Amino acid sequence: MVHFTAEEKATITGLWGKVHVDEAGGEALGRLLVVYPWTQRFFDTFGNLSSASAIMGNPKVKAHGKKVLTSFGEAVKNLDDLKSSFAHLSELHCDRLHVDPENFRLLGNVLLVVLANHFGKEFTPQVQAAWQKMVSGVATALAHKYH
Ligand code: HEG
Repeated sequence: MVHFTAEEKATITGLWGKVHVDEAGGEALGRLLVVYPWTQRFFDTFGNLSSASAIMGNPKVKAHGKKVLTSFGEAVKNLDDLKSSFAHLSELHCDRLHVDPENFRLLGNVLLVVLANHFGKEFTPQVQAAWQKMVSGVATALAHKYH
């Protein structure tokens, strides 16, 4: 399992404190659906996903993105034990939602793009490295209960 140094933890927590979870969550999920259109199949009850602007403006995408990113925020508080904190969600995504775990990696990378776009220069290589490790750790934890 990934291990985070005290410095990495401080970097991750510091940036997270400035993230607007409502907006960033919707933007990350929206971009996932635009950039990797096959991920739309999991959201066939979400209404209009017919174009990039429809997706980015879709209230259900925004609401679900917020839910996902809020849950991501729990990981920021549990960096030492990502596996346990995501055990239940891993089972849910596997057994009930049938989400291919590769999609967790895609979403993590899209989130990094959202953060880079928002924070600009502040998103230094060192910040990126810590966050890259974090999204990879979350994806591994979410895939852990797959069978
Ligand atoms: Mg998932 C539901 C978290 C990636 C598809 N996701 C949920 C829920 C949470 C969550 C907290 C609500 C669970 C509940 O109702 O009890 N998701 C979550 C995280 C990540 C993630 C932290 C991070 C990588 N999810 C993800 C991806 C897909 C997906 C990549 C598909 C491409 N999630 C998905 C679907 C639902 C949830 C289809 C059910 C949506 C609904 O019908 O309400």
